[in-house]
Amino acid sequence: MSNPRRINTYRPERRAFLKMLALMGAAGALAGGELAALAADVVELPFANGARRVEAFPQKRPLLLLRTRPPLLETPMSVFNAGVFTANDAFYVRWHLADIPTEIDVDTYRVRVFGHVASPMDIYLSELVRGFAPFEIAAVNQCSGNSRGFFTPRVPGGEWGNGAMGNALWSGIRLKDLLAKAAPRAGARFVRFNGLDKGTQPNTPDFMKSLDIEHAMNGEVMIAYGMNHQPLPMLNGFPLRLVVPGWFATYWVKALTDIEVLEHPDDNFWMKSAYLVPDTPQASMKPGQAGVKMVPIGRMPPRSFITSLKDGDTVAAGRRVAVGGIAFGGDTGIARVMFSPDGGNNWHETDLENDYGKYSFRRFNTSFVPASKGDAVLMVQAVNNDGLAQPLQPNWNPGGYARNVVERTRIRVL
Ligand SMILES: Nc1nc2c(c(=O)[nH]1)N[C@H]1C(S)=C(S)[C@@H](COP(=O)(O)O)O[C@H]1N2
Ligand SMILES: [Mo]
Repeated sequence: MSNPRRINTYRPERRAFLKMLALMGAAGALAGGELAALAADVVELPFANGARRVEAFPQKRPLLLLRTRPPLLETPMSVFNAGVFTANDAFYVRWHLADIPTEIDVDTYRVRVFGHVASPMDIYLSELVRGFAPFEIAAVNQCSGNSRGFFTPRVPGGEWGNGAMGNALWSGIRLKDLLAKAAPRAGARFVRFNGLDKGTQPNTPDFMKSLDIEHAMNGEVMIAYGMNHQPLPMLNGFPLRLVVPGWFATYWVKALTDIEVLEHPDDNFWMKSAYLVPDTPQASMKPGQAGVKMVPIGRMPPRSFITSLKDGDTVAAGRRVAVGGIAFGGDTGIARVMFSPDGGNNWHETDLENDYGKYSFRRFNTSFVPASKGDAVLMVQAVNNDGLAQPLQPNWNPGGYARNVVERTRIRVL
Protein backbone atom coordinates (compact mmCIF):
# COMPACT_ATOMS: atom_id res chain seq x y z
CA MET A 1 0.00 0.00 0.00
CA SER A 2 1.47 3.34 -0.93
CA ASN A 3 1.74 6.17 1.54
CA PRO A 4 -0.79 8.79 0.42
CA ARG A 5 1.43 11.57 1.72
CA ARG A 6 4.00 10.57 -0.85
CA ILE A 7 1.87 10.90 -3.97
CA ASN A 8 3.01 14.47 -4.18
CA THR A 9 6.34 16.10 -3.55
CA TYR A 10 6.04 19.12 -1.32
CA ARG A 11 8.64 21.53 -2.71
CA PRO A 12 7.83 21.73 -6.42
CA GLU A 13 4.16 21.96 -5.57
CA ARG A 14 4.69 24.92 -3.24
CA ARG A 15 6.96 26.73 -5.69
CA ALA A 16 4.42 26.34 -8.49
CA PHE A 17 1.65 27.51 -6.17
CA LEU A 18 3.58 30.68 -5.26
CA LYS A 19 4.42 31.42 -8.89
CA MET A 20 0.78 31.04 -9.82
CA LEU A 21 -0.22 33.32 -6.96
CA ALA A 22 2.20 35.97 -8.28
CA LEU A 23 0.77 35.56 -11.78
CA MET A 24 -2.73 36.09 -10.42
CA GLY A 25 -1.54 39.28 -8.72
CA ALA A 26 -2.98 38.15 -5.41
CA ALA A 27 -1.77 40.03 -2.37
CA GLY A 28 -1.42 38.98 1.24
CA ALA A 29 -0.03 36.06 3.10
CA LEU A 30 -0.90 32.45 2.43
CA ALA A 31 -3.03 30.65 4.90
CA GLY A 32 -0.25 28.27 5.91
CA GLY A 33 -1.09 24.59 6.04
CA GLU A 34 -3.71 24.71 8.74
CA LEU A 35 -4.73 21.23 9.71
CA ALA A 36 -8.07 21.31 11.43
CA ALA A 37 -7.93 18.06 13.34
CA LEU A 38 -11.09 16.03 13.33
CA ALA A 39 -12.16 14.38 16.53
CA ALA A 40 -11.84 10.82 15.26
CA ASP A 41 -9.55 9.05 12.80
CA VAL A 42 -12.48 7.04 11.49
CA VAL A 43 -15.87 8.43 10.51
CA GLU A 44 -18.95 6.22 10.14
CA LEU A 45 -21.18 7.11 7.20
CA PRO A 46 -24.78 5.94 7.76
CA PHE A 47 -24.87 3.04 5.28
CA ALA A 48 -23.33 -0.43 4.89
CA ASN A 49 -19.50 -0.42 4.84
CA GLY A 50 -19.58 3.26 5.73
CA ALA A 51 -16.43 3.36 7.90
CA ARG A 52 -13.97 5.90 6.45
CA ARG A 53 -10.45 6.64 7.61
CA VAL A 54 -9.63 10.32 7.84
CA GLU A 55 -6.41 11.21 6.01
CA ALA A 56 -4.54 14.39 5.10
CA PHE A 57 -3.26 14.64 1.53
CA PRO A 58 -1.02 17.44 0.20
CA GLN A 59 -2.69 20.88 0.58
CA LYS A 60 -5.62 19.17 2.31
CA ARG A 61 -6.73 18.91 5.90
CA PRO A 62 -7.82 15.41 7.01
CA LEU A 63 -10.72 14.29 4.81
CA LEU A 64 -12.74 11.08 4.52
CA LEU A 65 -10.70 8.60 2.51
CA LEU A 66 -12.58 6.47 -0.03
CA ARG A 67 -9.57 5.52 -2.13
CA THR A 68 -5.89 6.37 -2.15
CA ARG A 69 -4.83 6.10 -5.77
CA PRO A 70 -6.18 7.93 -7.55
CA PRO A 71 -7.57 9.81 -4.57
CA LEU A 72 -11.23 10.00 -3.67
CA LEU A 73 -11.57 12.30 -0.65
CA GLU A 74 -14.85 13.37 0.87
CA THR A 75 -15.59 16.60 2.74
CA PRO A 76 -16.97 16.04 6.26
CA MET A 77 -20.46 17.58 6.63
CA SER A 78 -19.26 19.78 9.54
CA VAL A 79 -17.29 21.86 7.00
CA PHE A 80 -20.52 23.00 5.35
CA ASN A 81 -21.67 24.55 8.61
CA ALA A 82 -18.58 26.77 8.72
CA GLY A 83 -19.64 29.08 5.89
CA VAL A 84 -21.20 29.33 2.48
CA PHE A 85 -17.86 28.81 0.70
CA THR A 86 -15.97 25.54 1.13
CA ALA A 87 -12.35 26.00 2.20
CA ASN A 88 -9.89 24.83 -0.46
CA ASP A 89 -8.11 22.51 1.94
CA ALA A 90 -11.43 20.87 2.82
CA PHE A 91 -12.75 20.60 -0.74
CA TYR A 92 -13.50 17.04 -1.87
CA VAL A 93 -11.30 15.32 -4.47
CA ARG A 94 -12.19 12.95 -7.27
CA TRP A 95 -9.95 11.54 -10.02
CA HIS A 96 -10.64 8.58 -12.30
CA LEU A 97 -7.22 7.66 -13.63
CA ALA A 98 -4.24 6.61 -11.55
CA ASP A 99 -1.56 8.75 -13.25
CA ILE A 100 -2.50 12.18 -11.92
CA PRO A 101 -0.30 15.27 -12.12
CA THR A 102 1.79 15.84 -8.99
CA GLU A 103 4.12 18.54 -10.34
CA ILE A 104 3.45 21.42 -12.71
CA ASP A 105 5.98 23.69 -14.36
CA VAL A 106 4.09 26.98 -14.44
CA ASP A 107 6.52 28.44 -17.01
CA THR A 108 6.07 25.78 -19.66
CA TYR A 109 2.44 24.72 -19.03
CA ARG A 110 0.34 25.34 -22.14
CA VAL A 111 -3.25 24.92 -23.26
CA ARG A 112 -3.83 23.82 -26.85
CA VAL A 113 -6.91 25.01 -28.71
CA PHE A 114 -7.28 22.99 -31.89
CA GLY A 115 -9.61 20.98 -34.11
CA HIS A 116 -12.28 22.68 -36.21
CA VAL A 117 -10.95 26.22 -35.74
CA ALA A 118 -9.43 28.81 -38.07
CA SER A 119 -6.60 29.75 -35.69
CA PRO A 120 -5.33 26.84 -33.62
CA MET A 121 -3.13 27.98 -30.77
CA ASP A 122 -0.90 27.02 -27.89
CA ILE A 123 -1.27 29.41 -25.02
CA TYR A 124 1.01 29.75 -21.97
CA LEU A 125 -0.40 30.26 -18.49
CA SER A 126 0.88 33.82 -18.28
CA GLU A 127 -0.84 34.67 -21.60
CA LEU A 128 -4.06 33.09 -20.45
CA VAL A 129 -4.09 34.88 -17.11
CA ARG A 130 -3.06 38.30 -18.44
CA GLY A 131 -4.43 38.25 -21.99
CA PHE A 132 -8.16 37.93 -21.28
CA ALA A 133 -10.74 39.78 -19.22
CA PRO A 134 -10.96 38.28 -15.73
CA PHE A 135 -14.23 36.61 -14.79
CA GLU A 136 -15.56 35.37 -11.44
CA ILE A 137 -18.51 33.25 -10.46
CA ALA A 138 -19.64 31.42 -7.33
CA ALA A 139 -20.65 27.88 -8.20
CA VAL A 140 -21.26 24.52 -6.59
CA ASN A 141 -19.00 21.70 -7.78
CA GLN A 142 -20.88 18.46 -7.12
CA CYS A 143 -19.90 14.97 -8.27
CA SER A 144 -22.64 13.21 -10.24
CA GLY A 145 -22.28 10.34 -7.78
CA ASN A 146 -22.52 12.45 -4.63
CA SER A 147 -24.54 10.48 -2.01
CA ARG A 148 -24.24 7.23 -4.00
CA GLY A 149 -23.73 5.29 -0.77
CA PHE A 150 -27.40 5.90 0.10
CA PHE A 151 -28.72 4.20 -3.07
CA THR A 152 -30.99 1.24 -2.30
CA PRO A 153 -30.46 -1.25 -3.85
CA ARG A 154 -26.80 -0.37 -3.82
CA VAL A 155 -24.92 0.38 -7.03
CA PRO A 156 -21.21 0.12 -7.84
CA GLY A 157 -19.00 3.23 -7.76
CA GLY A 158 -17.46 5.53 -5.18
CA GLU A 159 -19.68 5.09 -2.14
CA TRP A 160 -19.90 8.76 -1.18
CA GLY A 161 -21.89 10.19 1.68
CA ASN A 162 -23.17 13.71 1.01
CA GLY A 163 -19.73 15.35 0.98
CA ALA A 164 -18.72 15.00 -2.68
CA MET A 165 -19.68 18.63 -3.20
CA GLY A 166 -18.36 22.09 -2.42
CA ASN A 167 -18.97 25.73 -3.21
CA ALA A 168 -16.22 28.11 -4.33
CA LEU A 169 -15.69 31.48 -5.88
CA TRP A 170 -13.99 30.60 -9.16
CA SER A 171 -11.82 33.15 -10.93
CA GLY A 172 -10.38 32.87 -14.39
CA ILE A 173 -11.45 33.67 -17.92
CA ARG A 174 -14.53 33.00 -19.97
CA LEU A 175 -14.10 30.00 -22.25
CA LYS A 176 -15.99 32.02 -24.86
CA ASP A 177 -13.19 34.60 -25.04
CA LEU A 178 -10.51 31.98 -25.65
CA LEU A 179 -12.61 30.08 -28.19
CA ALA A 180 -13.45 33.29 -30.04
CA LYS A 181 -9.74 33.93 -30.48
CA ALA A 182 -9.28 30.48 -31.99
CA ALA A 183 -12.27 31.21 -34.28
CA PRO A 184 -14.39 28.03 -34.56
CA ARG A 185 -15.17 27.30 -38.20
CA ALA A 186 -18.63 26.84 -39.69
CA GLY A 187 -19.94 23.41 -38.69
CA ALA A 188 -18.31 23.42 -35.23
CA ARG A 189 -20.73 21.59 -32.89
CA PHE A 190 -18.95 20.36 -29.78
CA VAL A 191 -15.94 21.24 -27.67
CA ARG A 192 -13.94 18.47 -26.02
CA PHE A 193 -11.75 18.94 -22.95
CA ASN A 194 -8.80 16.87 -21.79
CA GLY A 195 -6.40 17.19 -18.86
CA LEU A 196 -2.97 15.92 -17.86
CA ASP A 197 -4.10 12.75 -16.08
CA LYS A 198 -3.70 9.36 -17.73
CA GLY A 199 -4.44 5.73 -17.09
CA THR A 200 -1.64 3.34 -16.28
CA GLN A 201 -2.68 0.83 -18.96
CA PRO A 202 -2.34 1.61 -22.68
CA ASN A 203 -5.99 0.76 -23.33
CA THR A 204 -7.47 2.86 -20.50
CA PRO A 205 -9.65 5.52 -22.15
CA ASP A 206 -8.24 8.99 -21.45
CA PHE A 207 -10.63 11.11 -19.35
CA MET A 208 -12.26 13.60 -21.73
CA LYS A 209 -15.59 15.40 -21.61
CA SER A 210 -17.37 17.62 -24.09
CA LEU A 211 -20.08 20.26 -24.25
CA ASP A 212 -22.25 21.60 -27.06
CA ILE A 213 -20.52 24.60 -28.59
CA GLU A 214 -23.43 26.90 -27.64
CA HIS A 215 -23.04 25.80 -24.02
CA ALA A 216 -19.26 26.21 -24.16
CA MET A 217 -19.73 29.75 -25.56
CA ASN A 218 -22.49 30.87 -23.13
CA GLY A 219 -20.19 33.28 -21.28
CA GLU A 220 -20.51 31.43 -17.96
CA VAL A 221 -18.51 28.31 -18.71
CA MET A 222 -15.01 29.31 -17.68
CA ILE A 223 -11.40 28.27 -17.30
CA ALA A 224 -10.57 28.81 -13.65
CA TYR A 225 -7.12 29.45 -12.21
CA GLY A 226 -8.43 30.72 -8.88
CA MET A 227 -10.52 29.06 -6.21
CA ASN A 228 -11.61 31.31 -3.35
CA HIS A 229 -8.87 33.75 -4.45
CA GLN A 230 -6.08 31.20 -4.18
CA PRO A 231 -4.52 29.05 -6.88
CA LEU A 232 -6.33 25.73 -7.26
CA PRO A 233 -5.01 22.97 -5.00
CA MET A 234 -3.06 20.42 -7.05
CA LEU A 235 -5.71 17.79 -6.33
CA ASN A 236 -8.48 20.10 -7.59
CA GLY A 237 -6.83 20.65 -10.94
CA PHE A 238 -3.92 23.07 -10.58
CA PRO A 239 -3.19 25.18 -12.54
CA LEU A 240 -6.39 25.33 -14.66
CA ARG A 241 -9.76 23.64 -14.66
CA LEU A 242 -13.00 23.98 -16.51
CA VAL A 243 -15.97 25.29 -14.49
CA VAL A 244 -19.44 24.55 -15.86
CA PRO A 245 -21.84 26.41 -13.54
CA GLY A 246 -25.03 24.49 -12.75
CA TRP A 247 -23.76 21.25 -14.27
CA PHE A 248 -22.42 18.17 -12.51
CA ALA A 249 -18.67 18.23 -11.91
CA THR A 250 -17.85 15.43 -14.33
CA TYR A 251 -17.57 18.18 -16.98
CA TRP A 252 -15.25 20.32 -14.84
CA VAL A 253 -12.06 18.92 -16.38
CA LYS A 254 -9.00 19.43 -14.17
CA ALA A 255 -5.38 20.17 -15.14
CA LEU A 256 -6.88 21.28 -18.44
CA THR A 257 -4.51 21.15 -21.41
CA ASP A 258 -6.58 20.37 -24.51
CA ILE A 259 -9.58 22.18 -25.96
CA GLU A 260 -10.67 20.54 -29.17
CA VAL A 261 -13.47 21.84 -31.37
CA LEU A 262 -15.39 18.99 -33.02
CA GLU A 263 -17.75 18.84 -35.99
CA HIS A 264 -19.37 15.64 -34.73
CA PRO A 265 -20.69 14.31 -31.41
CA ASP A 266 -17.96 13.03 -29.08
CA ASP A 267 -18.10 9.23 -28.88
CA ASN A 268 -15.22 8.78 -26.44
CA PHE A 269 -15.89 6.36 -23.55
CA TRP A 270 -16.52 9.07 -20.93
CA MET A 271 -19.27 10.66 -23.03
CA LYS A 272 -20.79 7.66 -24.76
CA SER A 273 -20.67 4.94 -22.10
CA ALA A 274 -19.99 6.55 -18.73
CA TYR A 275 -22.02 9.13 -16.83
CA LEU A 276 -25.33 8.26 -18.49
CA VAL A 277 -28.64 8.74 -16.69
CA PRO A 278 -32.19 7.68 -17.59
CA ASP A 279 -33.94 10.30 -19.71
CA THR A 280 -36.79 10.40 -17.19
CA PRO A 281 -38.02 12.83 -14.51
CA GLN A 282 -35.41 12.98 -11.71
CA ALA A 283 -33.19 10.62 -13.73
CA SER A 284 -35.07 7.81 -12.02
CA MET A 285 -35.96 4.26 -13.08
CA LYS A 286 -36.73 0.91 -11.46
CA PRO A 287 -33.88 -1.49 -10.71
CA GLY A 288 -33.70 -3.93 -13.63
CA GLN A 289 -36.11 -1.94 -15.79
CA ALA A 290 -35.41 -2.59 -19.49
CA GLY A 291 -35.56 -0.31 -22.51
CA VAL A 292 -34.81 2.92 -20.67
CA LYS A 293 -33.29 5.62 -22.85
CA MET A 294 -29.98 6.80 -21.36
CA VAL A 295 -28.48 10.26 -21.93
CA PRO A 296 -25.33 12.05 -20.71
CA ILE A 297 -25.83 13.61 -17.28
CA GLY A 298 -26.08 17.42 -17.34
CA ARG A 299 -27.62 20.05 -15.12
CA MET A 300 -28.03 19.64 -11.39
CA PRO A 301 -31.35 19.55 -9.53
CA PRO A 302 -31.85 21.41 -6.22
CA ARG A 303 -30.63 20.06 -2.88
CA SER A 304 -30.55 21.17 0.75
CA PHE A 305 -28.92 19.96 3.95
CA ILE A 306 -29.24 20.83 7.62
CA THR A 307 -25.68 21.49 8.79
CA SER A 308 -26.22 22.82 12.32
CA LEU A 309 -27.55 19.49 13.61
CA LYS A 310 -26.64 15.94 12.72
CA ASP A 311 -28.17 12.51 13.22
CA GLY A 312 -28.15 11.54 16.88
CA ASP A 313 -27.86 15.08 18.28
CA THR A 314 -29.96 15.84 21.34
CA VAL A 315 -32.04 18.95 22.11
CA ALA A 316 -34.21 19.95 25.08
CA ALA A 317 -38.02 19.78 24.95
CA GLY A 318 -39.72 23.17 25.24
CA ARG A 319 -36.59 25.15 24.28
CA ARG A 320 -36.22 26.91 20.92
CA VAL A 321 -33.71 25.19 18.64
CA ALA A 322 -31.90 27.06 15.87
CA VAL A 323 -31.62 25.17 12.57
CA GLY A 324 -29.30 26.25 9.75
CA GLY A 325 -27.95 24.75 6.61
CA ILE A 326 -27.09 25.07 2.96
CA ALA A 327 -29.14 24.79 -0.20
CA PHE A 328 -28.47 25.13 -3.89
CA GLY A 329 -30.84 25.36 -6.80
CA GLY A 330 -28.80 23.38 -9.33
CA ASP A 331 -28.77 25.27 -12.62
CA THR A 332 -30.92 28.09 -11.27
CA GLY A 333 -31.22 29.92 -7.96
CA ILE A 334 -33.01 28.97 -4.77
CA ALA A 335 -36.62 30.22 -4.54
CA ARG A 336 -37.22 28.92 -1.01
CA VAL A 337 -36.22 26.28 1.49
CA MET A 338 -39.00 24.67 3.51
CA PHE A 339 -38.45 23.08 6.93
CA SER A 340 -40.41 20.39 8.73
CA PRO A 341 -39.74 19.72 12.45
CA ASP A 342 -41.96 16.62 12.52
CA GLY A 343 -41.16 14.22 9.70
CA GLY A 344 -43.09 16.10 7.05
CA ASN A 345 -46.44 16.81 8.77
CA ASN A 346 -45.92 20.54 9.16
CA TRP A 347 -43.72 22.77 7.02
CA HIS A 348 -42.66 26.39 7.23
CA GLU A 349 -40.46 28.59 5.11
CA THR A 350 -36.91 29.35 6.28
CA ASP A 351 -35.00 32.65 6.04
CA LEU A 352 -32.41 32.81 3.30
CA GLU A 353 -29.03 34.48 3.85
CA ASN A 354 -26.91 36.38 1.29
CA ASP A 355 -27.33 35.51 -2.35
CA TYR A 356 -23.97 34.88 -4.07
CA GLY A 357 -25.59 34.13 -7.41
CA LYS A 358 -27.77 31.37 -8.75
CA TYR A 359 -25.08 28.67 -8.86
CA SER A 360 -23.83 29.12 -5.29
CA PHE A 361 -24.72 27.48 -2.00
CA ARG A 362 -27.17 29.66 -0.11
CA ARG A 363 -27.49 29.46 3.65
CA PHE A 364 -30.88 29.17 5.31
CA ASN A 365 -31.93 29.61 8.94
CA THR A 366 -34.98 28.83 10.97
CA SER A 367 -35.95 27.55 14.40
CA PHE A 368 -38.56 25.44 16.14
CA VAL A 369 -39.63 24.44 19.63
CA PRO A 370 -39.79 20.68 20.16
CA ALA A 371 -42.94 20.10 22.20
CA SER A 372 -42.59 16.51 23.32
CA LYS A 373 -39.76 14.16 24.24
CA GLY A 374 -38.69 11.34 21.95
CA ASP A 375 -37.24 10.98 18.47
CA ALA A 376 -37.81 13.77 15.94
CA VAL A 377 -37.20 13.77 12.19
CA LEU A 378 -36.20 17.14 10.73
CA MET A 379 -36.57 17.68 6.98
CA VAL A 380 -35.62 20.41 4.51
CA GLN A 381 -36.88 20.84 0.97
CA ALA A 382 -35.37 23.25 -1.54
CA VAL A 383 -37.39 24.69 -4.41
CA ASN A 384 -35.47 26.36 -7.24
CA ASN A 385 -36.44 29.31 -9.42
CA ASP A 386 -37.78 26.96 -12.10
CA GLY A 387 -40.25 25.65 -9.52
CA LEU A 388 -38.40 22.34 -9.23
CA ALA A 389 -38.69 20.90 -5.70
CA GLN A 390 -36.66 18.13 -4.10
CA PRO A 391 -38.67 14.90 -4.20
CA LEU A 392 -39.85 13.20 -1.00
CA GLN A 393 -38.97 9.78 -2.43
CA PRO A 394 -35.40 8.91 -3.46
CA ASN A 395 -34.66 8.50 -7.16
CA TRP A 396 -32.71 5.47 -8.38
CA ASN A 397 -30.54 4.70 -11.42
CA PRO A 398 -27.77 2.14 -12.00
CA GLY A 399 -24.97 4.74 -12.00
CA GLY A 400 -25.95 6.11 -8.59
CA TYR A 401 -26.22 9.62 -10.00
CA ALA A 402 -28.11 12.82 -9.19
CA ARG A 403 -29.57 11.85 -5.83
CA ASN A 404 -31.59 14.79 -4.51
CA VAL A 405 -34.26 13.42 -2.17
CA VAL A 406 -35.43 15.57 0.77
CA GLU A 407 -32.94 14.81 3.54
CA ARG A 408 -33.92 13.66 7.02
CA THR A 409 -32.00 14.45 10.20
CA ARG A 410 -32.95 12.26 13.14
CA ILE A 411 -32.47 13.91 16.54
CA ARG A 412 -33.53 13.11 20.09
CA VAL A 413 -35.61 15.44 22.24
CA LEU A 414 -34.81 15.00 25.94
N1 LIG B 1 -8.71 15.73 -15.58
C1 LIG B 1 -9.75 15.28 -14.87
N2 LIG B 1 -10.73 16.13 -14.55
C2 LIG B 1 -11.80 15.71 -13.83
C3 LIG B 1 -11.91 14.36 -13.42
C4 LIG B 1 -10.85 13.47 -13.76
O1 LIG B 1 -10.87 12.29 -13.44
N3 LIG B 1 -9.79 13.97 -14.49
N4 LIG B 1 -13.03 13.96 -12.72
C5 LIG B 1 -14.23 14.79 -12.84
C6 LIG B 1 -15.24 14.44 -11.86
S1 LIG B 1 -16.19 13.09 -12.19
C7 LIG B 1 -15.45 15.20 -10.74
S2 LIG B 1 -16.66 14.79 -9.64
C8 LIG B 1 -14.68 16.42 -10.50
C9 LIG B 1 -14.16 16.50 -9.07
O2 LIG B 1 -13.58 17.75 -8.85
P1 LIG B 1 -12.65 17.98 -7.58
O3 LIG B 1 -11.71 16.84 -7.46
O4 LIG B 1 -11.98 19.28 -7.79
O5 LIG B 1 -13.57 18.06 -6.39
O6 LIG B 1 -13.58 16.55 -11.38
C10 LIG B 1 -13.89 16.26 -12.71
N5 LIG B 1 -12.76 16.61 -13.52
MO1 LIG C 1 -17.79 12.84 -10.43
